[in-house]
Amino acid sequence: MPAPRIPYALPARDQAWQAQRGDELLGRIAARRSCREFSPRPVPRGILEKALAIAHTAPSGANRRPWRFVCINDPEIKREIRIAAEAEEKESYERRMPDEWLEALEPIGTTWQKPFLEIAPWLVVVFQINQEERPDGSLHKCYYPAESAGLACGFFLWACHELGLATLTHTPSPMNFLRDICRRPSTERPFLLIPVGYPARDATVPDLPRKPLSDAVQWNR
Ligand code: IYR
Repeated sequence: MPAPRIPYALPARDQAWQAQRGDELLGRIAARRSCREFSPRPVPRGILEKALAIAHTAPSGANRRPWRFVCINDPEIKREIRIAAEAEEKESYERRMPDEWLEALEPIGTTWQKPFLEIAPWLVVVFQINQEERPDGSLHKCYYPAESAGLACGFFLWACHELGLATLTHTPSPMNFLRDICRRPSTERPFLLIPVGYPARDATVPDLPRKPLSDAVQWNR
């Protein structure tokens, strides 16, 4: 059955307003960086909830919202995650990753050590939901779960940045251990681990240029 329809309109904006707002937004979002040096300063749960509510507005396949954000601030669980992630990462850096990959990461300066997993006040483990259980116990298929989860994560990263919070898109590999630690069922797949907090007082990030926009955009064919 098609859903009832409601009107959709956006506030009228003239071109001068759009250009100015565009510059303002670009100025703010261009300052976002992946952060690996966090302060232990706590972030209230209520603030994280705002960013989660924004993430939850992302578009999704068939409006199924196939994502789950598991938010962890318990020091014992963070420690468990750090230990498991570092064990996998050590194996990856020392044996699994080909030289070409290690060379690509050299400018970023990452290693198998992940102290931020214990220092950042929140670890947000994002799962893509491949199938969801209905109240009657039957399974509901989700559509484009990875694309949808990626969109929700994008909204979340943007929201955190706007709230003055630093994030990292961390993908310990392989990351199935996160399903066990977070006690999620096999119908959910770990998608991304996002530490959230404030940058450490002396935090630095690598001074890396972004590829020019013109390389990423084509106008017509
Ligand atoms: N997962 C590893 C390696 C890593 C991979 C990519 I692609 C990065 O952009 C950064 C790191 C790690 O987190 O160190």
